[in-house]
Amino acid sequence: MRDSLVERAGDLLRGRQGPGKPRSRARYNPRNRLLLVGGVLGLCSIALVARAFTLQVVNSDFYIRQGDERILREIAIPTSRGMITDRNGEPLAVSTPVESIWGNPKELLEVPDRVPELAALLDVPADELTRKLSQRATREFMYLRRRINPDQAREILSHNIPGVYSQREFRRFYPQGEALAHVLGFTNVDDRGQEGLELAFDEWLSGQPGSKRVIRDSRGRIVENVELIEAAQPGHELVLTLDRRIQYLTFRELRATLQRTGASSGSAVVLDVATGEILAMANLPTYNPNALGNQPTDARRNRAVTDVIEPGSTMKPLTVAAALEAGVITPKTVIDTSPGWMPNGRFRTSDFRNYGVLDTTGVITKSSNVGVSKIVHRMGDRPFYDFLSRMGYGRSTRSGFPGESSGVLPEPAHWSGTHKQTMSYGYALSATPLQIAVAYATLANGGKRVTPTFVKGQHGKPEQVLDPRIAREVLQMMQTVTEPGGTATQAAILGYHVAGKTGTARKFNSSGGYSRRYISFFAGVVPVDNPRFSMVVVIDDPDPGKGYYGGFVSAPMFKTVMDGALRLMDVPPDDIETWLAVQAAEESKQRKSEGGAVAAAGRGGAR
Ligand code: 59J
Repeated sequence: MRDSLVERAGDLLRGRQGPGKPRSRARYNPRNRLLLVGGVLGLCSIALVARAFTLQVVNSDFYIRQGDERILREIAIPTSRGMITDRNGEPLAVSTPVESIWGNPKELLEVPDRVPELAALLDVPADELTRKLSQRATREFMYLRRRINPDQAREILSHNIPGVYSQREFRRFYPQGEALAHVLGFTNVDDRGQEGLELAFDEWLSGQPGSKRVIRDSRGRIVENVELIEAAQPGHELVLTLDRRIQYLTFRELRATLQRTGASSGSAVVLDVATGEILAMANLPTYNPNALGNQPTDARRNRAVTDVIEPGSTMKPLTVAAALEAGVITPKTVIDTSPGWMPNGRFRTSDFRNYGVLDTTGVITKSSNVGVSKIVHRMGDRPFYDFLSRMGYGRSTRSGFPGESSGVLPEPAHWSGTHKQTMSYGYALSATPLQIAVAYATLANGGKRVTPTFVKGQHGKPEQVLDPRIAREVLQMMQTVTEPGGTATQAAILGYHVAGKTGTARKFNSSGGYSRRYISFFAGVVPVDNPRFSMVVVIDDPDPGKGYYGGFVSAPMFKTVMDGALRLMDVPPDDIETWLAVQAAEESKQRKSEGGAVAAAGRGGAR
């Protein structure tokens, strides 16, 4: 079209006729034509010079600015945060696309009659919106609504209100909700990790937004993609060691346990003993990561990793292992715990009742405070301290979880005369539930201490810290705890040997004494013959009126969760005899009742 205009002008100047156009005049004067052409050209020149003057001199700043701002722009290409999955690829945290509506206050204030319409679309009072726009009158950007679903955004944009735009963003969604909130943590409105694994692996998960040059029209709409400057790089996927099913089971049973016992909080951890992989980690109270409000920080803590507690009687198998290593006892050593108490400095170490003479195994079976106290007296301070340190007490497990606590293991130099005795049954030192789970995994793993990990494929090489023979001996002693006569018969699982230890610890209160409030433990491993899992259950402050012993509060939860995990992971039973015996007994019982029913039916028929 431009070309043909130029041609036409050329034709005119050369005195040719445009195609198909009749001559306007029959006759013409060549001099007049020259004057006319010269005049037109002169006027055009003057107009061009004037225009050039206004463009280049008078209004130059305005046009330079407008040219840069309006036409060619470099804009960010948003990208999504990497997905977090469980060990089987099940999604645990996913980023879904959302739209954020933003406005240009300058432009919007030019169309005040559209503001009430916009306010209605945004569901905010019109006067409030007007006030906010006026406050930002000199700016060109403000968010109007962030992270709404794309349909809603389209609806708002369809009203074509000048100065209203949208921008793609991503929003994190957690399919497991409150069951996994503490481990995953959450991201802020800009999709950066704030707590938990979202924080620890923020760099890995975050993508690199790209950039491109575009041409926009005066309304801010992109009319042309000019060039890609840098492609957006989506974040990396993070595959965890957690098993979604075991996690959910753990969380569900923890909630049920708190309900049943009236406890105020609790934690549970399940480890793979060979690798240290964390299969499940649950805490209560919890929060909904998909609807963050101002939950108390109390609900946000991953207690299993950040909170320290006195481990109470869960220490006893470790004290026995230390003494076996020091060579001061054997599994057959006999200890007289009569009369059920002994002095501990100005205080007393007491047993639940007088257990009389016990062998080493019996000390574990009955959980005798006096028994382990007498055992630890045969050992030096240093070997006892070194052993506990090697088992991971007083040092971080290096799980990589943000805010992990190291617990407290006082150095022998700071021990009073009673420290060693008090520590032998789990007081005057403190540990996280995860540390206890690692120590039990070490006993289960032939004395090799694992580094617990949340990320699949990241586990290090376990370190041999205890003679495998001693680890096995202690495990065998711990098996008696779940057998008839032990403190945790409710932890027994049909078809599998379970080794474990109960604990009921009075809570130290701030006024400086041990209160009548309790923490109830069960820590155990299964199956004993070829251990796969280590699990710790910590229930804080059960209602004493409902029962507070570890064997009553925590052991049943261990049983239910481990029973499920063994089946989910296809772990072969190591106690087939008991299984078959129970099956046979049930069948014969059923036969008898069926026989009875047949007999009864027979009698009924005869009547
Ligand atoms: C206990 C303690 C507190 C700290 C005592 C529990 C001491 C102690 C000072 C009295 C309840 C209670 C350093 S008992 O865990 O012995 O699990 O089935 O809290 O002993 O000296 O009313 N556990 N628990 N002790 N302190 N200091 C037993 C035992 C244990 C059981 C039952 C009942 C305590 C068999 C605990 C369980 O093995």
